Order: sequence, then structure tokens, then C-alpha cells
Amino acid sequence: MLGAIAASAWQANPPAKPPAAQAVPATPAAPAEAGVPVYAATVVARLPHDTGAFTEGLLFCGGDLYESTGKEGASDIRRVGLADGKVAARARLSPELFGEGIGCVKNSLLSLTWKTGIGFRWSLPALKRIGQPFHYAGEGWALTGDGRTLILSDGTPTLRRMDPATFEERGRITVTLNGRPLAKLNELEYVQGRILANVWMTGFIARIDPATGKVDGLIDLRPLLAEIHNPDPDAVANGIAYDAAHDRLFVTGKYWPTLFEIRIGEEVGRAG
Ligand SMILES: [Ca+2]
Repeated sequence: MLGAIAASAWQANPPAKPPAAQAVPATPAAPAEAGVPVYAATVVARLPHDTGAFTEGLLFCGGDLYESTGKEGASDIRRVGLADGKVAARARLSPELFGEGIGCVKNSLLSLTWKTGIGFRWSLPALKRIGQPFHYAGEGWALTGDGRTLILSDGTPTLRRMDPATFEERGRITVTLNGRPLAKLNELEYVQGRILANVWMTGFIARIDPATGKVDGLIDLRPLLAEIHNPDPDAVANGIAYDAAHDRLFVTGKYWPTLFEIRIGEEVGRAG
């Protein structure tokens, strides 16, 4: 069972204070085995990935795969060949900036920076800077979109909905796992009505219901981490991209040699 391992990671977060209205349950208590299901990541295909990429963002936009990478002095945004993993086009950020996630809006990209509160827009497929920079409060970790708003992670349990045109806040989602706030939500991907989020330093993807913020499943990437066999503690799982046109889901990580196409497989345990 995965419960003991998962619990040690998740319970580092402070317990939630349930609203008063929920203090007296209106329904019988859940069974003792309650806890969100943990699913295997079934590998469909293995494709090459740049082992020099400190992956912070990964997505398809206009049918092409794009990736953003971090680190001051080495941050870039790149169009990547899916089959060969090679960089087909690249835009570099100013060396003082630490690049973070990217989002797709009308065949353009928006990119974040970590602690500098500044973001940029890029034309596709040329990856040329367009328009003025935009600004936001707090840290920038990752972006994804549901077709109406962009969804921003910042390392806290709160995901913010941002206006794709103005980047003003339009709403918030507080993410909880088994009733407790779940922090360190990192790279994001909106897939068929759910938000998938790498949970930094854990080897799990959280599957989040955007209507409630509740995690309704975890995807176990630890076998993939074991396979890539990189002892560097920074080589975490980070990067989820959904190719909606072909219903394909891809994951990778920082400095990983492999981009995995996966399917969400069978339930292998519960996270208590
Ligand atoms: Ca993504």
C-alpha cells in the first residue's frame, strides 16, 4: 500500500479548518479505507528529452510541443520536436530572470518568472516577444488553461484563475487532499475537466476537480523516477502536456532523458 509513504508527504501541510457548517457531519462517516485512489502511470511510449532542460513548463499549442526551462542565466522557451526531442526554436530570457511555466492563448504563449512577478507574451511558432510584459503578485510556478481562464500555480495550495487578456485575477481554487490544503502544486495541465498538477518533490501528480479544489486521485510517477535513475535531488518529475487532438498525455522531469507518453492506469492503492 502507498498510504504510509503518501501520508508522510501530504501531512507536512497544515490541517484544514473545516467550516462550521461541516463540523457535524450530515452523513455517516466515510469508511476507514477512505482516501483518494492512487493510479499507476502506464507507459505507452518513451521519447527523447533534453537532459540539460530544467523543465518548468510543458504544453501543446497549435499542435506543437513547447517547453520552458528555469535557472538564472539559462532560462529559455523552446519548440521541441516530439519524436527526436531536439530544440527546433528557442527564445532566451534575460539572464537575471528565472523562467517558469508557460500557457497557450490563441496560438501565442504567455511565460512566467519565479519571484520577479513579470511575464511575457510570445508569438508562435517564431517565439518572438510581442506586446508589453505583464505583472502579477506572488510567485509564478506554472500555467494551464481551460479555454476560458488561465490557471496559475505559485507553490501554495491556491490556484488562481487569471484573465488571459489582462492577466488580472478572476477567481481562486483552494486545493485539498483528504481535507487538508495541498501545497507545492507545480507544473499544471488541464485534461478533460480536471487539473493535473505535479506536486513538487513527491513523484506524484494530483488530479484536481476545479469546481471543488478536491484532489480526486493521484498518479504515481515514482517508477518513472526510478527508471530515469538520476540521483540529483533537483531532477524531480515536472512537466505534463496533453495533446488533445490525439488524446495523448506526456510527462517528463527536470534533466530527465525521457519524455514518457502515459495513460492513467489501474488503482494501486489509497493515499490516506
Ligand atoms: Ca503543462
